[in-house]
Amino acid sequence: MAQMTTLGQFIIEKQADHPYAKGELSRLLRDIGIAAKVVNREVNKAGLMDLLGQAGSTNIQGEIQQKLDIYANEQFISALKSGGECCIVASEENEEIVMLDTDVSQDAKYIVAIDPLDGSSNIDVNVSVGTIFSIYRRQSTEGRATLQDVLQRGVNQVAAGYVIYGTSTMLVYTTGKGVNGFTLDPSIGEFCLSHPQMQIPKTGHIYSINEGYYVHFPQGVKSYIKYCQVEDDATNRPYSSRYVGSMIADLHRNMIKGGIFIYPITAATPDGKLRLVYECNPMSFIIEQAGGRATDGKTRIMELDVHSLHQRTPIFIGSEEMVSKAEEFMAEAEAEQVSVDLVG
Ligand code: AHM
Ligand code: MG
Repeated sequence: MAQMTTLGQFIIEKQADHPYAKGELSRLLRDIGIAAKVVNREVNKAGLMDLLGQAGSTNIQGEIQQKLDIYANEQFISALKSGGECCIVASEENEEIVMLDTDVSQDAKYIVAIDPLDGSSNIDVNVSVGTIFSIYRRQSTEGRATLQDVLQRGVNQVAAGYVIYGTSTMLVYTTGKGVNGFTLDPSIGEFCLSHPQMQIPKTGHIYSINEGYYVHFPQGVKSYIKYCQVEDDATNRPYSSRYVGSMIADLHRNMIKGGIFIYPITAATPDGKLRLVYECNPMSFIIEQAGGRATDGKTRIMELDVHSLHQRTPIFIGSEEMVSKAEEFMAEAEAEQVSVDLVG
C-alpha cells in the first residue's frame, strides 16, 4: 500500500520552507485542521440532528444563521483560543473582532479571519458547504492587537485555506508556496495528501454566476455572459453554466476543471455580496497560488484596501484567461458608458 502523508506530517515537513519557521504557524494550521474534523462530524450528521434548521438569530448582515454556523464558529474559535498562537479572530458570525489575547498574555502573533460555514443555506438540502480561513501576522508590536491588525490587504496573507464538506471532505491550503489538497479518510480520521501542488487550468468552459439576477448586472457582466453562450468551436463555446450557490463548491470544481466564478455588483447589492476579509481574499490567495486570477473586475482582489471587517466586494475569480476575458468586457462597457456620458 502506498505511504500516505497526513496533514499533520505535511505541515511539519513544510515548516522549514516558511520565513516564520518557529512552529507557530504549523500549530495554527494543525488546530484549524482539528476543528475542521469536529465540524465535519456534525455537518455529516446534520440530517439526523436537532442542530439542523435555523437558530432564529440573525447575523450582522441580517442573514438568518443556521445552527451549524454557530456551532462551527464556536469550534474554530475555541480551537484557536486553546492553541495560543492567535490573538484575534475575525469571523463572519461576529460583528466585532474576537480578542483572544489578554492583558496578561500578548504573545500570540497571528490573526485569523474565518467564515466558519459558508453557504450554510445549503445545509438543509444536503448540498456542500465549507469553511474559509485566512491567516495574517500581527503588525502592531506593542500592547494588545487591535482591529487595525485585521484590516490588512490580502497580499499580506501568510496562509489561507478552505475546507469543503462535500461527497468527501477536503482541506485545501496554501502558505504562499503552491496549493495542496488533503482528503479526510474517515476510517482513520486523518486528512491525507490527495491533491499535491494543485493547478487551476489556464482556461475552462464553465461559468458560475447567479443568472437569476441578470437584469441587475452591470453591462460588462451581461456582455460576458452572452459571450459565454455564443457558439465558437475554437474556444469550445458555448460554455456550461454551473452554480451551486456555495462559493467553495463552485470554486473547488473550477479549480479542478477550470472555469470562472463571478459575483458582481447588482442593483440589490451595490458593493457585491461576498466579503473581502474572510471570503474573497483567502479564496483569491489560493486561486492565485494555483495559477489563477482574482479581481473585482478591474483591480486585483488582494491589493484592495480594507476599511472594515465585513466589507464586501464584487469578485471575478478562476482560470486566468477566463477572468482576463471578463475584465475586457468590463473595461469595454465602462469605456462605452464614459463616451455616452460625455455625449450626454
Ligand atoms: P453566506 O456567507 O451567507 O453563506 O453567503 C455566501 C454564499 C456563497 O457561498 C455563495 O456563492 C453565495 O452566497 C450565493 O449567493 P446568491 O444566493 O445570492 O447567489
Ligand atoms: Mg459566507
